Amino acid sequence: MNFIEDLIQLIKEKKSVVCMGLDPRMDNEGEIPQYLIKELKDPNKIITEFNKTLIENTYDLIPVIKPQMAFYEKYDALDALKETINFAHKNDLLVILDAKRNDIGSTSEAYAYSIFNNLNVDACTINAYLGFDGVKPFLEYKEKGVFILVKTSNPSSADFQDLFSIRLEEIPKDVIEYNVENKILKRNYIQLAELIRDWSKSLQKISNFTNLGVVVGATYPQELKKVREIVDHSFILIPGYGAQGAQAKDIKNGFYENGLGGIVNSSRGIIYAYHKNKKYPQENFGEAARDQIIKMSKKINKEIKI
Ligand code: OMP
Repeated sequence: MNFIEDLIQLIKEKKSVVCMGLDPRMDNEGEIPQYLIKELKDPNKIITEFNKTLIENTYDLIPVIKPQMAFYEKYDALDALKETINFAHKNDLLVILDAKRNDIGSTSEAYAYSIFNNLNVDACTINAYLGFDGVKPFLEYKEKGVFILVKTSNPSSADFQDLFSIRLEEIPKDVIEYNVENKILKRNYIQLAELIRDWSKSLQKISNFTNLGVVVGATYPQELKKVREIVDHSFILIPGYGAQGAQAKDIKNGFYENGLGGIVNSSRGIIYAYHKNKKYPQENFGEAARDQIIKMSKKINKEIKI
């Protein structure tokens, strides 16, 4: 396998750029249906059954799923995560593990090993705050995909990502403040996008894309446009559709004319759709998810030409 090659093929085959986020929650009404929780009791069993039903109902419509690791850790349900990954692969789906890992190089090596060898996913999300030596161990797995957070969808992503900074090699390290005159400053998310473009230069391209992607929230369409212009060989994972308020028109800037260049994630909006749609009793949550994906793909495919 090669992640980006397989992703592009599945996008074309299924005519969809929708990524179903598998974020199991079971603390409130409107999350994993109560009848599953009461019947199965064990979180590993509940989550496995929930995810398998969702996959069975939707695998022909989408290229990829994205389980967010935090929820599997929260419910001590790593077996459910492994079963979900296996089941997704059997059903013609790629898996991006939303792990948001990163550390010093030698620790990142352990993270990359566990994600790609033990959990056997096709791609993962990572943070890049520690710089390239924390990113490199993930890129050593040349056939796997890696998505670096660039401009996240949350309201306070501006706190650091939108600050202006400047790369000045000649300033001594002990200087922590600098009076800038006649210099060009750029926002941190732009600086990072430019670094990622540089890191991508040595990577193999398939259909003009490398396996190094980025994450930009659909909640920031203008920033998405700017990042698209910089990371010209990267796919953009675009979360924030649905539950966080973004709509189809907001994701358009992440795509090229040929309809490639992005995938749009929705988690709660798809997997708990049964709760918003009175037509579906809780037992039919899988059908409700299918219905929601069909609607989402239709709206998105009006904006992009896939
Ligand atoms: P919903 O808001 O339920 O659609 O879920 C969004 C999913 O995308 C969650 O798993 C988030 O952790 C993830 N996400 C964001 O919401 N914003 C980001 O900027 C990045 C991610 C991510 O890396 O996937």
